[in-house]
Amino acid sequence: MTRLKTSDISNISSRLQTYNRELLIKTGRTLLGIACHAYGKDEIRIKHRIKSFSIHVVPVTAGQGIITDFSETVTAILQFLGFNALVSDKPDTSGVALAFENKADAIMMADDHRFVGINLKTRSVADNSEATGRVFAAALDLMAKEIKDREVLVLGCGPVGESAARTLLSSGAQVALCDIYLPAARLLKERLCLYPGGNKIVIEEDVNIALSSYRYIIEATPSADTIPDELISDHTQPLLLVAAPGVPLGISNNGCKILKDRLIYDKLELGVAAMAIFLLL
Ligand code: PYL
Repeated sequence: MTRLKTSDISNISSRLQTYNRELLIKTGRTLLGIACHAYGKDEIRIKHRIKSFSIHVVPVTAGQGIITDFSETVTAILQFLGFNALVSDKPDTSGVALAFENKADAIMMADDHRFVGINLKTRSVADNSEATGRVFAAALDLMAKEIKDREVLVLGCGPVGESAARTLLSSGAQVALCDIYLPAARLLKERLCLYPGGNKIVIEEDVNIALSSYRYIIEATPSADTIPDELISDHTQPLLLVAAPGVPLGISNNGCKILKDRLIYDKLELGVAAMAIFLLL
């Protein structure tokens, strides 16, 4: 998992309204709407429950320590969605204890290995990798106006790619897996073969051949140059749609300009929104 830097996230809070409008244009739904779609929940009903749901975001000093602005940014995203969210006054153990003492409904916290939300009443655990893969697959479903029966290429077979692939299968898509480390793709196919449609999963061994063969792509790799510009240009892939949960983004600035409204990516927003909806389930 790529560790975020403050420079990756410092402008998220101030751009939430703008980002929300961009998502609406690209998918027909807002940040909250896409997260609700990811879990098949009715947005109106969810909205009624959000305002009274309190979440403490607890900074964690373990390992490489606190990322400046991380807890504040997670809290800003939750508040934008309407949650009663705050950054705990205390980190680590003290912050968790304070959440229980203040009767918070949930906490969110991240060390160097996992970013989780925990519902303090139901004990359910929202995992950022699982939620992120799921919500980006849901965003692609909305952008494509239903991904069912479409062939989707999942680049990157780590935890995020796995969750995206599983979500795509449950949406009725035909999934192709591709990873720079071929055994990772093969292992994921084995893990998914019992899911509906899992027996039809295809392994793509050459990423460049694969990129010129699929219109729908999930880019879930930790590499910055996964999808080269020449494979994005409008004359080769006029209708390419990409949902990119991978950090850093695997598409160049020029590639982003070419794709424009056919590309969804962010470093925290959709994953945090999906985690929060999961905690309400
Ligand atoms: C959750 C992000 C998404 C991509 N990489 C993950 C990451 O950067 N994890 C590390 C998060 C550390 C947070 C630090 C703090 O400020 O509480 N412990």
